[in-house]
Amino acid sequence: MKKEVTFALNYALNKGFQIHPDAFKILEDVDVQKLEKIIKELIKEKTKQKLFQINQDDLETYLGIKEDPGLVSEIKVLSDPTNKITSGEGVKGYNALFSSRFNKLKRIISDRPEAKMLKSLAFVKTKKPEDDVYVCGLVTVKNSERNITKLILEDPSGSFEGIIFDDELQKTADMLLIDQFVMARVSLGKNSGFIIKDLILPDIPEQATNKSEMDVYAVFLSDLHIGSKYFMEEEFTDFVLWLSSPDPVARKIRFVLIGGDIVDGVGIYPNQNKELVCQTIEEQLKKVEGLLDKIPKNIQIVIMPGNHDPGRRALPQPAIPKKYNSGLWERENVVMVGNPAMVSLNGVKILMFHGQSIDDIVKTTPGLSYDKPTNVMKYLLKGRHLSPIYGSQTPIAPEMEDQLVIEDIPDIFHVGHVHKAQLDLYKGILLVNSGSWQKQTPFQASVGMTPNPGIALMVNLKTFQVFHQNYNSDLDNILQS
Ligand code: D5M
Ligand code: FE
Ligand code: ZN
Repeated sequence: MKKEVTFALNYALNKGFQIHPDAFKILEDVDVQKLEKIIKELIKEKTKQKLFQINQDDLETYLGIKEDPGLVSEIKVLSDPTNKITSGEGVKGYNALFSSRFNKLKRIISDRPEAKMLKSLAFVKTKKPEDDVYVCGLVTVKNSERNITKLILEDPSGSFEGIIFDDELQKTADMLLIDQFVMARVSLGKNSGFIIKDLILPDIPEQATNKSEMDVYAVFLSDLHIGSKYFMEEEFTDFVLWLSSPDPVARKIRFVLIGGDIVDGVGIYPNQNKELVCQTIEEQLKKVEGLLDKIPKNIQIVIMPGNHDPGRRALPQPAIPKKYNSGLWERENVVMVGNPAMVSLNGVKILMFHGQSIDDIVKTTPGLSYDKPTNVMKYLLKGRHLSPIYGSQTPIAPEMEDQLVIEDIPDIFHVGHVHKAQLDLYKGILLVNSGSWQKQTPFQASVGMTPNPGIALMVNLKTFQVFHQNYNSDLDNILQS
């Protein structure tokens, strides 16, 4: 027995009190630093009532941990690629993908007033209009030379080349990603070339945020990397046990979202086996089950895959296939979804995306870096696409429909992958990068990537207030945002 619990027991006995065995169990879980205060206050209160037994009910009332039966939690999967995979073949497939991307984003941008003057690229090239007109397309070439920037856009009617002279607009163009959708205001120049006067991204309109009526919380996790020797098993176990503790926030948690890289996988990078403690996917996923089984059953767990998890690597990824671990699929409190997915938690819409595209974006975009993944997340929202760049490191499948376009606007955008826990807000959308539970790996150290692992971020879905539990003793100032 902990010495603080012995103290509490003796203190009660000396005052003529008995502690019921069920109450005792609760005392054993209470933070030891708070125990003395709790027992003294309870005894003072019960002495007034002339009742000399401390029972379970007294403690639960005092600690505010009575399970509230009225706390309703409802989860719905609003979109999930798992059963929507219809990859095309070769060039035909990519044409279908890009034409779906163009059409979806054109529909989105059509809500903007400028879109009333939108013309096709072929029209603008043949009719050579005298006044400014708007065109839109996917960026295929972006070139800066001798103080001018050249852009080539493509739409289903053809391609279009425009020149930018304005300094500020050149900086905006510099940020554009290849294969990204953009609308441009253009005019005919003196030598009958086109001049780009403005560049407009689809972006997010002002809108009201959906909130939960109930005071329930969701936890945002990702990048556990279970099976890696750098997985922080002890710290993660402590966090999972905290979910059953009397802490008033823990008592209201009803959802845990896991945004990919739940396991470290096998054969993901060269010589990975030297950094694994579990050498097979099955073993890694068994360990996942063991840890997640410690989570109270009144909490729904959503599991989405990342680039380390088994199954297809190309985006969109279906859920971790049953064949690797049917145990997870069979759990009543586990929901398996693909990457990306949109879930509704008590009416709050959460867009979950592992975040593979961040690697390609930070490499090519001035002003964006691994230190501020939430800035990259804002840029994805502005462009209304989760992974615009095709043909770089992030594999993208030639789906007939581009499922990476952000059509439905979320209330919370949940991303992982870069192992940096960080929060921000954009147009009323709460941005959560859920960090990791894997210590810095030798690879990350070699490229100067500094993760902040061991932080659990949680959000009150009624108020959108954010909380965190830090299990990383090395981190003092962790959540800069
Ligand atoms: O990725 C964690 C982060 O580390 C992510 O930003 C990619 C980067 N990373 C990890 N391994 C590599 C290699 N081999 N090349 C380039 N970048 C890498 P995670 O998905 O957890 O491995
Ligand atoms: Fe990861
Ligand atoms: Zn990852």
